[in-house]
Amino acid sequence: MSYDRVREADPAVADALTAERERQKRTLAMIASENHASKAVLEAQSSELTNKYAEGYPGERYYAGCEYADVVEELAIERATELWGAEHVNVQPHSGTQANMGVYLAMLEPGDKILSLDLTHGGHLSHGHPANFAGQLFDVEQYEVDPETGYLDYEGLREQAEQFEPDVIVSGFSAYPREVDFERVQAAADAVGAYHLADIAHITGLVAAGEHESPVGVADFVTGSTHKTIRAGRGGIIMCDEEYADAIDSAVFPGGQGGPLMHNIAGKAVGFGEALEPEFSTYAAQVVANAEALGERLTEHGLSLVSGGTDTHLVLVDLRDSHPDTPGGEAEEALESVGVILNKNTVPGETRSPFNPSGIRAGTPALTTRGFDEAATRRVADIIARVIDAPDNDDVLDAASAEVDELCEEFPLYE
Ligand code: DSN
Repeated sequence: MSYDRVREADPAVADALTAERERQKRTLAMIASENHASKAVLEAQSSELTNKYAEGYPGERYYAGCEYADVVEELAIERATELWGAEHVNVQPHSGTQANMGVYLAMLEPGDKILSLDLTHGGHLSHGHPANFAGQLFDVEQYEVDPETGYLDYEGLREQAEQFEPDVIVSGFSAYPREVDFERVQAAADAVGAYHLADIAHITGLVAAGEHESPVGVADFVTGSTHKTIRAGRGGIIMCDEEYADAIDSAVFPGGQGGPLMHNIAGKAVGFGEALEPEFSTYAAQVVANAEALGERLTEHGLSLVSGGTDTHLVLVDLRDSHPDTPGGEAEEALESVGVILNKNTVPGETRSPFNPSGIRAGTPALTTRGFDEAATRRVADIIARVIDAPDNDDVLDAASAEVDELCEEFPLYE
């Protein structure tokens, strides 16, 4: 995609867009929630559907001229149904948070109770953090991972549910590296008559490819975002059984949103189509293999991983043991200076602030899209370890930066 017309109309924006493309090409994106969408997805997202209002659902819109919007939304729904197997799919949420909001608005009254994982243990703002609408509208109690193992404590969750008697239990996380046993969360929800919302934002692609157990058919509601491991257009999705279809659809529109972002829904349709191709399964398996290689190599370098490793696309490094004087923010900054882009992250039992916590989170979805295999990922782990060991050493930083350049050339992006 060229930015020629943007440049003619608005050079300042064109400069920023061009610089962002270059930034993505010459750095290694390891923020676990990010990926590189295909050019087809990018093109669909920038289509004329950006001009179209289409409140309502296919065949039942509030405006005229929606015949092609209908085609696109129906394709997105059909493909999502094939990918994840739910009875009902809503592809209109603008984001994963909006998807969660749709479920809460459909099933809860203000003041109802949510039981969800604490943010510092891997949860998400929209699961009930006090700074988020979910924390403000609902009565939220949070569970934690086992402090010794870093794994979810399903027995503890069940006991907490019996005491708190929530209306909904939220599973599915942003910084939990292990496979989630959705059946056991469901058992806890069943024991207290709560709904179970499984937010698979991070692992939508792994679930679609069979690399992670699916909560579809287990949890009452499954939400996700569509641009992370699934690599489609940006936004959210809700899946549920037919019995909840009307409640969910009304909660998304008109409950929480107006006109759907039809250009993004086109990007979702295209990306879901790509994920139905056999190559996507190979990709998803490689994402997990690369994360395992990353974790093993970081461990060989003496870094501590929360839970000791990973089953998914991400690792969470607790720097307190190996580098007590290097907070996550400092590590993030040093790594950014050499072109490795990951994020500082809180860890279970956090002792610092969320602005400069004790950990870093790193994921492999975007590197794998560039073609990285385990050997190349181990080279990145070596770079990360060397930089964290000597964040102020210019020689180390220069050498790391040169190696990132080499990797970016070896695994080009958007050629
Ligand atoms: N911002 C996403 C993440 O990084 O996990 C979640 O919304």
